Amino acid sequence: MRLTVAVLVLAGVAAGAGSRVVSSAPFDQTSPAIAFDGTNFLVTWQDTRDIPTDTSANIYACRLTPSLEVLDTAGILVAGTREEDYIPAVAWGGADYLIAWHRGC
Ligand SMILES: [Ca+2]
Repeated sequence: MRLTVAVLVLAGVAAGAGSRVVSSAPFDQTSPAIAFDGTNFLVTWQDTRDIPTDTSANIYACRLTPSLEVLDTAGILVAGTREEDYIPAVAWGGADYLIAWHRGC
């Protein structure tokens, strides 16, 4: 499954950059969340790409420029425990991103 993002303006019309695939890892990438730090976006999502060695969902993230260039093409592993990690949310706090997610069954 591919995870795709699009930058939208408030009127709901896609910005000129259109959409971009941020992950084409195997298995499922779902439940995306996105925040903006004034320079770049951070997209985070639930990911099961590690199923061959870890049967639980994990949390990944990557940075995107405003023109949707993917800066972390392999993704950044945020949470990779053996428990289910799912449905992330992300916010920019002025100096750091804060990512929260569900853990457990
Ligand atoms: Ca996990």
